Amino acid sequence: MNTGTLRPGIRIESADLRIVSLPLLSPFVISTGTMTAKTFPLLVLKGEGIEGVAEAVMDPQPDYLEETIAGAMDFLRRVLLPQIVGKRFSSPYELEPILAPWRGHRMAKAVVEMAFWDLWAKSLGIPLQAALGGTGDSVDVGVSLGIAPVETTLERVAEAAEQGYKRTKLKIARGHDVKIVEAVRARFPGIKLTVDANTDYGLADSPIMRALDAFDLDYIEQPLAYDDIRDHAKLQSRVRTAICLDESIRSARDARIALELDAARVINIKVGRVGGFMSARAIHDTCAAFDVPVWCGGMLESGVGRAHNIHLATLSNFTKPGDTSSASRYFHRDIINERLEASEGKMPVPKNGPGIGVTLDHAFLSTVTESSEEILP
Ligand code: OSB
Ligand code: MG
Repeated sequence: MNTGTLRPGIRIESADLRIVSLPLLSPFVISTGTMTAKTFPLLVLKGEGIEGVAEAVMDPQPDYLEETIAGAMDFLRRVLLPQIVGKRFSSPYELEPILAPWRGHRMAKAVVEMAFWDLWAKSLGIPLQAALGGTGDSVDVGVSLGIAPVETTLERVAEAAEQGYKRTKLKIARGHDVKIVEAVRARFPGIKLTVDANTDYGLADSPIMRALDAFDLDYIEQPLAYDDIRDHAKLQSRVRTAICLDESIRSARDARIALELDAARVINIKVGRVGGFMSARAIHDTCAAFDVPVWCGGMLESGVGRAHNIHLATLSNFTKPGDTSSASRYFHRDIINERLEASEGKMPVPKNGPGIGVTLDHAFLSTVTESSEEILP
């Protein structure tokens, strides 16, 4: 018989909500625009003397998906955080009735849910990975290379290959596709190679997609519209290469529909995009039921988001290399004390303490904090 003390749950005493901005070492160019800095909401939930932390993945402008930082900050400070601060929760599952009724805003919901998962795992004294049901001490990772001239791209691919990254993803866009892939494949015949169009194409571009079949790509990521699944099914029937969906998959229902329609044969899971770990796990499990592999995407996160992603990627159906490469590829200095660096394509699971296993570098954080507010009961 379990005679342990009853856990009364964790009372969330306050929330610290900031905007943080880190300059990127080099601009990151994708089909929808160029990023020169990583600006993001950072949330710290405090309770029982413990802190749970997470970062949100929406951009300042609605260029990847619909959410914006300004919209999310309003929803967080006015609606979501007042609904949880001052209340007691025994597990992240108890957040669902609060989060589920609100339409959309998955990235805003995710940051609250993720911070609470960290807080909960810390209260139990276990790594986030264990709370989620993952195993292993490292995850396989590759690099995501922004759009650049052929010579620059070839240099970046060579560097990633030398460092032992397990996969190279090239961003493509109309007018910057077959030629760049052809050049990379010619120089690096053996590497695992993929492309990501970030929605730049239409069904009428099927011949371009079919031309990519010649280069033994592991998959073509999100060629068509961010809100489409059906046309991806048409496209998948016209190409041999697997389609991978990113932007189009927001929920386990989206995943089920996409897999039933054969609109994708691989799915990119970003916990921040899909509303949190409960949703990410439901997508992961749905894909496993369809025997479809998943991998963990990224949004150029700081060490906080990177740590969450790594713990998630230890679940069993994350069988393809993820995008969580070394933080030093993106930033001169990170907001955490630990260095998240991959070696030979393996990113160690951070375990400097329970939960996400990384700690905030408060002194540096304060120098890159643009605004800060406290939400109290
Ligand atoms: O589509 O995966 C994407 C970055 C910003 C917006 C969208 C995407 C990306 C990446 C970068 O590919 C992945 C990373 O290195 O974090
Ligand atoms: Mg993508």
